[in-house]
Amino acid sequence: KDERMAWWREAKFGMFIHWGVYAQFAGVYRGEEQRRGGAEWIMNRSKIPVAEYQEMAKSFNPTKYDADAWVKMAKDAGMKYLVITAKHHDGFALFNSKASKWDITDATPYGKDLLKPLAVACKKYGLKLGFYYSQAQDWNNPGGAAARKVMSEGWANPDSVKVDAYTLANKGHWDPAQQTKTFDQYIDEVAVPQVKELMTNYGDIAVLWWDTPTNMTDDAAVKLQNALKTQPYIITNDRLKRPNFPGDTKTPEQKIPNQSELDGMDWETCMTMNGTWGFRTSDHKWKSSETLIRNLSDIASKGGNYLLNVGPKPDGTFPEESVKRLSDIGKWMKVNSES
Ligand code: FUL
Repeated sequence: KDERMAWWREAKFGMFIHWGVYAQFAGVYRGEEQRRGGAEWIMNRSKIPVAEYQEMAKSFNPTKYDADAWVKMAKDAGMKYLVITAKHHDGFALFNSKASKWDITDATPYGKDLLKPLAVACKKYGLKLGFYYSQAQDWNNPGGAAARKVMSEGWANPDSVKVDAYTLANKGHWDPAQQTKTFDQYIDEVAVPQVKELMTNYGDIAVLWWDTPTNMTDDAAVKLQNALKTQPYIITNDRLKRPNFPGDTKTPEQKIPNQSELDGMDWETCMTMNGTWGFRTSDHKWKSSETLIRNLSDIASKGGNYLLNVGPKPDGTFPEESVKRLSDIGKWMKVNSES
């Protein structure tokens, strides 16, 4: 494990990227602002029917997407790796998948794999490439799970979200179209094949970032873990299934642990620059560059990694506020690095 973890322990700083069809909504559904939760949760929070959500993909056309420019910005900011949402909870695959038509090549006019050019650029600039994959929650591919509540609001507070009777009776689902298959079928026909695609079509993959183990079984977790076999050096986090699948790294979210809390463990704080993971027009709560730099030093001094998020716009560019902050951090890194 030590050998496998060596680069990651040195890395300190990485870029998280949350991108998908939700960027199109940008936090607004039928003229109404989404209430609470990151903008990437809009389908769930606003209970958008499958057909309607998928309709939005028909205008997802990120013609300004420039993977080279993205990776260069990460590199210039001093980041050593990058983790992108290959598939978030909405189930939309940013890659060409044979296991589902709910992907960039079949469902959008853009029609080209978004991860291929990113893999090329990462190789060019010497950054490690990681994939976030929502293994359990999938609100579009039939059989996928749907959490009833927003994780960040705490599962402990069931009253924090009101759900309609249908949703309540159907384990968090709000559209019968999503329930024509079982969870096991979803795992076997979509999740496992897609993870295998990700592990074979993009060269060396450094990280698999699982998320929200809603309804996960040990059985499914074993299958997913086995799907990583072709990447023997891959590092995984602790979100595949709790508690039996601890993975390699702890994942404090939006917070920096105390020195003693995670001592002796490998941990990575993931954090947004404003208040949302996915792009949201109305979110202007940007942390200052100074705050982000302080966070980075704080985390690095405690032995952790900082995975700092960018939520690209639907046209494929980074929000200007993110560009500015990355550039500020880069300047600070240059002045303060030894090499
Ligand atoms: C959470 C997810 O539900 C959020 O949407 C985001 O991806 C964050 C990093 O993990 O639990």
